[in-house]
Amino acid sequence: MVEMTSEPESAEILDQECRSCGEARLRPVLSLGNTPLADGLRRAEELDQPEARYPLEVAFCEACTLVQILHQVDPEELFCRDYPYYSSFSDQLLRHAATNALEVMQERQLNGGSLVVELASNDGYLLRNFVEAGVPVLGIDPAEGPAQAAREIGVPTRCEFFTVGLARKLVAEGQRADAIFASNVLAHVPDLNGFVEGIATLLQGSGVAVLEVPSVRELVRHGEFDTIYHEHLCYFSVTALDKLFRRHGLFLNRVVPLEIHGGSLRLFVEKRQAPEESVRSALARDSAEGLTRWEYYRDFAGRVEDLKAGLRRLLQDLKAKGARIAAYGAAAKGATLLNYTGIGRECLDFVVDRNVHKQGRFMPGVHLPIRPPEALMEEKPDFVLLLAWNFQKEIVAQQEDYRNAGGRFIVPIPSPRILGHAAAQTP
Ligand code: JHZ
Repeated sequence: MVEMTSEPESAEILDQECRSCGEARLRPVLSLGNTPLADGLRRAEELDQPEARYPLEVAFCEACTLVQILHQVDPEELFCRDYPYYSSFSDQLLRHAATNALEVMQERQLNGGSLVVELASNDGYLLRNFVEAGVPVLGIDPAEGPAQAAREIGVPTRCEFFTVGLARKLVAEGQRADAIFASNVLAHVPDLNGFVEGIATLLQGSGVAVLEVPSVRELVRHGEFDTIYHEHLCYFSVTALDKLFRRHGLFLNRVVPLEIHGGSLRLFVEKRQAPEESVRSALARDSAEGLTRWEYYRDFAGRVEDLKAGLRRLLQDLKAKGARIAAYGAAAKGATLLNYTGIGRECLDFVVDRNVHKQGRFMPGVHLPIRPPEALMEEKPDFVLLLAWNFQKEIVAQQEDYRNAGGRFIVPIPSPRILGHAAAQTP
């Protein structure tokens, strides 16, 4: 592994190949040190056992412009056993998925004779909308818990990784998809090219693949460094995506910017080449703003260090005044934020989360206990650090009682700030 300082000064070329184009033209962007797995929530009996940490280093490919991390953790370790992420714990995400499903269903006139496949279908949060409309579906997800939850609500789900091999097997069984959905999974896939080739294999000639990925542009602009963790191997610009799809005979024909997850892109990909204006203008903007060049990312590491220092200062000042502080959201991004900033048990009392699969467990690395959201009204900490800042509106609205009781939220991203009192402001 090549040593990097946290703020890369030089334009050194790293001794590693790009996971998309295969060229050895990677340049360092940022190092977040050695961190534990972001979704590796600990059980009480594991707390005194050693916890694996892996380097979290980000680089930019000069050849195809893909931003990526350098160290890859075995996907079996990341996603199969005990994966605690269930999509259905956010009302906003459920609404978002329903709108996506219904729009595509209408536009593509999907019906009882169609097949809709979702890659990384999680607990069935999206496909359930097609099931309700009588459209045949197939979910594919390697995480046993969420896959079982999907089956329980009537979403047929194969519990395995999606690969080009699986795509060929499905085609041999006579299955071809009229629509393929894949939200927040492309960045998770070690064999990026195999995955996209799998989409090309499984998709009908006239079909559409609808993917969602967090946008690297928004990540950099808003300092969302905490969305960097080992599950996310890639951080996409439209330019990098366009090149990736073309390599497999697929074409990016529409791009829709979304607010979800701190800024994402919805991509409509087909076998015919018919780019809409949204694609042309997104590509032109990538190049005009410089996302296609390493220099764009040059000061990111310094900005992340400033953010860390600012957040630590804010929390230490509050602690020095005797404040009690908790956190909201046992999110994967919360694990990156806490471990990178070194904010742990000396500062925070506990974390709350609605996901019952996370409650009773402990945040990776910092070992803060995870409790149900009701703990906020029971303990009434003075402040709550909002680790799931991407759901600020939804969470702050739910916590009206806590805020009316004088509790205040601290939002860490894009820069640390304390939200006003309930009566004084709307978030
Ligand atoms: P959330 C996830 O990352 C998982 P995470 C994954 N790694 C990915 O790629 C990105 O999304 C895009 C809880 N919550 O979804 C639920 C409440 O308790 O932002 C979650 O544990 N109450 C696949 O884990 C956490 O907060 C609520 O009202 O960083 C949010 O985690 C709401 C709305 C959420 O992402």
